[in-house]
Amino acid sequence: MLEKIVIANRGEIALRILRACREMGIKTVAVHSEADRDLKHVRLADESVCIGPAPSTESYLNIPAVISAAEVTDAVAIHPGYGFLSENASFAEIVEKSGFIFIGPRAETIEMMGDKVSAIKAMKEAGVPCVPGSDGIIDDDMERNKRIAREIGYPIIIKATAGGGGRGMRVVHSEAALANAISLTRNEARSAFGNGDVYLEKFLEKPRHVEIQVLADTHGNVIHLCERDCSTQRRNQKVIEEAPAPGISSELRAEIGQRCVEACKRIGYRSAGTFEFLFQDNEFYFIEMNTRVQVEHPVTEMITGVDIVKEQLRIAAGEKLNYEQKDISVWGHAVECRINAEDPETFMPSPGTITLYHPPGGPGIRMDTHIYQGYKVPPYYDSMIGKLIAHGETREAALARMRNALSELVIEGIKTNIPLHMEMMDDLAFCEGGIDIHYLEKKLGID
Ligand code: MV4
Repeated sequence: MLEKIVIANRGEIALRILRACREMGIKTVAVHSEADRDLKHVRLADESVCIGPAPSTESYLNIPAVISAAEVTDAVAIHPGYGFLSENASFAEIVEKSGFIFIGPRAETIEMMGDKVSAIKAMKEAGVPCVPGSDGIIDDDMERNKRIAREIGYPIIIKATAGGGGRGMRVVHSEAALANAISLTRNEARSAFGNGDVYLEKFLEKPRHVEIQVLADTHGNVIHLCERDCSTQRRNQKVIEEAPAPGISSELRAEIGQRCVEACKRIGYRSAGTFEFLFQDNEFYFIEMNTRVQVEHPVTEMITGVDIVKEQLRIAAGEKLNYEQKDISVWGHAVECRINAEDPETFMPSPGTITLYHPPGGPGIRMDTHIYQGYKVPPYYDSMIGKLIAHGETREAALARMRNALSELVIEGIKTNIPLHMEMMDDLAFCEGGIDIHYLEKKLGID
């Protein structure tokens, strides 16, 4: 097994990774910014290294500082968590060229998935269903572009190949608006990503966001861990996730899961990964692949019993997956509420000191968080301070446990979005299951 690893992240995911390491007898090095000395995992880690000032560009995104921390502590591997350097192909390459193991896919895979057009091309060739579209980037020949858009059928969406996660996209409803929209999206993409390449897709108007979790080892073994429904979102930030997705048959699940597994085998995928799909009228359409462990991985862990972070560590150590596909089954249903330090009305971040904290408990309840009474939420980073996960035999049972847990959860001193979650747990359409990606924004009143 790995002897010692650097945890190149902060907050709840750093603590989650640390806990997996401790279970497995792996020593840990916490790297943190000057603003993060009081993080819970920094206290629990075997060693810690301050890698720079509060702004993440000077600390958590500072590649030489992270590599140096691994060098001075004699670590053998680096776990990037999510966000920060987790999907930075050049970081993965530097990690491996410096003689460390990157706990994630190969750098070439990250690079391929970072370019949305090359990701779609690879997936289409591997038999994964994709959104009807331009089959690659488009040029400036507007007669050709109009023809492609007409063939796809309006409305269409223009996407930047270097975009993703909701950045660099524009919907077009008519041919009259096409040329202008293409040049606007191109220019925005050029200044945001340094790459003005764009492609076209059919715009799906009322899809759900359903994603498939996969695990692949270095011996050619690949499994899928079913799907998650992450349709409850606001401004491309997920708010509530659940597994399995309501209303998906076990046959369809097995079919799409198998296609993702085949695709992973074809491209030599390694580690944990997620295939993001739009799901509409009972059909899956691939849009992007995430090459990291995701925020919402716990709902999958709850229904399958698989510890995704431990599997990542085992895979990085060159071991075989602990499971074959036939060992994976779904038990019950799990829901996750992302707890943010923000004003529930304005959604503005609400940093500050947590003066009182009472976590919820009881059967089927899991709280992944680094907060504690007296902890000061810094203003420099993402406002997510934890995740509350409820598991039950049925979706209704999981929601009942979530309602209870939310009512037990006390966080004082800062504002949080707990009231929003309480409201959603009593929302009729949400409780029914299967709401689309626009539901929450419509409920809140489009801003
Ligand atoms: C789309 C779409 C509709 N049709 N593509 C936004 C984030 C990025 N991952 C892809 N996104 C979308 N792509 C087609 N062809 C609608 C979205 C979209 C969305 C997708 C998932 C979750 C939330 C979303 C919010 C707005 C738009």
